Amino acid sequence: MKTLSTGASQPMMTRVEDPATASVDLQELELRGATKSSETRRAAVDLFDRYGLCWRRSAIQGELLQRCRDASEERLHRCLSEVKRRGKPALERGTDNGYAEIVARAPGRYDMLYGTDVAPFDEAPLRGETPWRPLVDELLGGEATLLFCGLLMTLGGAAEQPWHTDGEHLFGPEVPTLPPHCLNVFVPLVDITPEIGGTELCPGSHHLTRGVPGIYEQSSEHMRTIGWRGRPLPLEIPAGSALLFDYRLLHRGLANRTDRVRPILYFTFCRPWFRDMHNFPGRRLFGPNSG
Ligand SMILES: O=C(O)CCC(=O)C(=O)O
Repeated sequence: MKTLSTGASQPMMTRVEDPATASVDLQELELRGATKSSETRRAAVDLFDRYGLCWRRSAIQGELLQRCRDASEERLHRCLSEVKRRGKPALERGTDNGYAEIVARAPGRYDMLYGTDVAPFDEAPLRGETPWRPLVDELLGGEATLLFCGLLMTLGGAAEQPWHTDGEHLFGPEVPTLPPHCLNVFVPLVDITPEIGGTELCPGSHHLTRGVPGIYEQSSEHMRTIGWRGRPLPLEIPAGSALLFDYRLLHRGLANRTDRVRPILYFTFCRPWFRDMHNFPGRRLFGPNSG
């Protein structure tokens, strides 16, 4: 892919001919202008169309990052202690083995909604006029609804995860790729380095995941099944950046080769009519109706 210099804050890119061989680097996917500007919003739509992702640095900063880090570890500790206190088996991989508040996505990888509806996660810089909101609104047709606010907690020593998408296309392969109906905003709470292991993404793969049964289940076969032969993109971005990616994009979490937990705060936004059927079960860990 070529980048043409326009002299403006956004690079202008030529079309990717074949999403199966997409190869792009983080620099080309970075939005640098104000996210409210129509030029930046248009650039986000264009990058989503081609690659299914884009990102912005410095979306949240400073002491809020530290408070989110501390709170994320405290919430994880509370969930895991509650499982033990109630004499339940340790959380095993998969939605069916988890709770509405927390699911293990792989050994040492937890996806947690618990305690994200209160401080610091409900504060204005995360829920009000955030830098990602104008992009989300533009990408989702102006009426985006928050579906989940959660934390991906990857423990030190966790192995890499198999490939998967977070959701399916709305229709089968007979319908061309539609604009996004659901997307994630990932905000890493620590710097993402090769050692701590970021999310690895297959740019353009959202055009190839249409109508593939079980594409949201983890499998090492998905890349071959969909015929994607591009260059996987490991996400190495500073703490407080915001990565936006399409729910239908193939991705996985890389191994955490440190002895520290890797917390990622995330927001899942969708068009108002969309319901997610796969990611969290109904049974509760906390409260009077806990199961
Ligand atoms: O932790 C990551 O980087 C991605 C995790 C993920 O995709 C998942 O748990 O479904």
